[in-house]
Amino acid sequence: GHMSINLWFTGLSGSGKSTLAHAIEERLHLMGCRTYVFDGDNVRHGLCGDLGFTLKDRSENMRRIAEMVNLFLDAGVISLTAFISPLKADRELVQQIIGPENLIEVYCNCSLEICEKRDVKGLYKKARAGEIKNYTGISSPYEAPTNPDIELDTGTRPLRECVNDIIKELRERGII
Ligand code: GGZ
Repeated sequence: GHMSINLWFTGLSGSGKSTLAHAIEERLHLMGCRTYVFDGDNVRHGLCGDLGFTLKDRSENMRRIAEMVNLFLDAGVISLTAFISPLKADRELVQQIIGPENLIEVYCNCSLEICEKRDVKGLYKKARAGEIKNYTGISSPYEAPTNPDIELDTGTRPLRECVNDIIKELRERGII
């Protein structure tokens, strides 16, 4: 068996949050852990389909996800949440809702330059052209965490190494 915990990833769009979360999930599955990954792809269409990208909407997005995380903690699942979560105040609210002892904050630190170069969905290009408003890093703020539980250089470090760091932390905490 294993304990339940939430891994809360924060970082710019394109910093590798979802990729990392899914890679960790794969490793955890090999160990027989029950997990669930939440990201924009499965939350922003349904549960948060009414929300956009104003700071107010992002804040409500965070709040709903945090409440969802609590249900998954109850269910004994390791949840991995991959959202930009740009504001310090919102991340603090998330900590309050979930409880600091139930959450590991992981800062995916990747420079805007690299995120923009990747531009997997072409959204940075659109944001630069003014076709998308309030784009994080371009026309909407990202406040980097000053004291995250784990900080990963997802811009230049291989994915496998980043996964290893998280697995190690989960072991040290006695979660797995
Ligand atoms: C930031 C946006 C925006 C704006 C659409 N700003 O790279 P992606 O596409 O797959 O990840 C981004 C995702 C961010 O949603 P989150 O729910 O994680 O944001 S927050 O935590 O701030 O609520 C991006 C896409 O949605 N996207 N418009 N204006 N990202």
